[in-house]
Amino acid sequence: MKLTLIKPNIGRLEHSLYVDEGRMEPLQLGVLAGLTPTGVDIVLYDDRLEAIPYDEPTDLVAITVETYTARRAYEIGAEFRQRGVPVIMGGMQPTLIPEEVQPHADSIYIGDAEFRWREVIEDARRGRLKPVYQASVGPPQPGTLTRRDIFKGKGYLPITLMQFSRGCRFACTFCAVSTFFDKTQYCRDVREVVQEIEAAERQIIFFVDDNLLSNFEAAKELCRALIPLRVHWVSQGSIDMTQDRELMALMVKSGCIGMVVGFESITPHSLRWMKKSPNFIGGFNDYKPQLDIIRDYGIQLWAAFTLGHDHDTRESIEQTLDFAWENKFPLAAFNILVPYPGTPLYQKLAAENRLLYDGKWWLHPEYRFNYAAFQPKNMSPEELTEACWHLRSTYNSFSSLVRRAFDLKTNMRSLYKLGVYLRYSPIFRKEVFKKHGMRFGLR
Ligand code: B12
Ligand code: SF4
Repeated sequence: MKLTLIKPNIGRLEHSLYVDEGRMEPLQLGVLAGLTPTGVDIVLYDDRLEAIPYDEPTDLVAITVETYTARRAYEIGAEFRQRGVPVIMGGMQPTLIPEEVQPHADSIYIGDAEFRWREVIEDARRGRLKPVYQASVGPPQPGTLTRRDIFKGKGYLPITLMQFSRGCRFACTFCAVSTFFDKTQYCRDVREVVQEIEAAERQIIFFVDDNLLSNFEAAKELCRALIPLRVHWVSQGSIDMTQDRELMALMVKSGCIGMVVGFESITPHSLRWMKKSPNFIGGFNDYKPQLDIIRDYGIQLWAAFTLGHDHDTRESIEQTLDFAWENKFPLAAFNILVPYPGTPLYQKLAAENRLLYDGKWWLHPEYRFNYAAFQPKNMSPEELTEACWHLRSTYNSFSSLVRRAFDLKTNMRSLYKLGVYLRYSPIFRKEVFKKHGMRFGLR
């Protein structure tokens, strides 16, 4: 039996094919490959960097689908199905909104692959795929290592993606992860993480956990196990990490060089509105005490913001740029607030009749990447789109990149950290400029 795994692109620029600069290994497909019984031939096609050979013979096509890639995934699925090849779709979108995905595939998979993927392969072998596989969610990959041989030769960034945990205990109203994992974090056996690191070739790891620090004690256990491995790692975590100095010290000692942190907003009213509770733990004081602590430990930050909440104004959005500059964040993502299907934010905006593009912005032919998909409270959708673009383009201008390099506590703390800054901030900059206004799908 032959299995074809597909990672879809988001879409294209108005007049040219979009090629993802910051492309990383599609971990979910490495996990699917790892879960697949031996004896099945596996091939991976990554639509972000290569053409998909639709006519190449195969027995089953498995496509991973997020909200952003749904339109393109449906196009790819249709090509294979026209040729009589069965298609199964799984991931964030089929789990959050199965009724939309179902007509585009022979079978949909809801939840984590770990639970029923072997059954899917068995059914496909017998030509008896079920229309729906309803699985639950849980700890990543018990007893299974990611198969990384399928990534070879694709030109991915030299970073090893890995997971220690999935989900997060917080309940931010805009967060698809909070909905997907129902406000719960599931941790993997630390010994298996160590085993996977030992088997990997590179020693720079991106733990793609939604909030690696959702449970401090679990995170400490991981850090302790990482220390002897002498790796460098980055991950994502909430800012309440600063409440526990032992945790911070262990993170640094175990090789942490940077963290993606969701600041989301500098406006307390907006933070309350979106239920971003980790940002209030220990009191809210313009993030100054927390940032001082993070700088003392020399951790480089990828600061993430979501802009367009009901208490945000044009002025408060502009002040967010000043805040980022004052703190010289090596990377800052000024994301427009996005109503992802299934989230409390989506339901609220739908109930208030504030969703644009007929509600399903991700499928609408007129929608473009990083455009407002809802009616904001204090400005027009166009003004919100423009304000976010202004922040993104200004912060990622060449002069800003140079200005931000000079930070003795983070970017210039060591040659290694400067190297990371110089290597990755231009890639991020390119992505920002290339992706803005991109169409979804290729047709
Ligand atoms: C790492 C990551 C990235 C990396 C990309 C890595 C890469 N390979 O290219 C970076 C930082 C570049 C990135 C970028 C973006 N990301 Co991102 N990212 C993630 C993150 C944190 C982890 C993904 C991952 O590897 N998980 C590990 C794997 C093993 O788990 P998994 O994907 O959930 O897969 C499991 C199941 O879902 C299922 N499954 C998945 N696919 C399939 C397929 C089949 C057939 C089956 C049976 C099962 C199955 O089985 C798997 C194993 O259990 C997720 C959060 C998350 N929890 O998904 C966000 C997430 C996917 N990203 C998100 C977003 C919005 C983006 C951006 C659009 C952000 C932006 N504004 O630019 C961009 C562009 C994304 C794109 N498609 O191009 C959102 C998507 C929301 C949604 N509803 O779709 C998420 C969910 C974050 C969030 N909190 O909302 N991202
Ligand atoms: S802290 Fe982060 S991962 Fe957790 S629910 Fe909030 S936005 Fe989602």
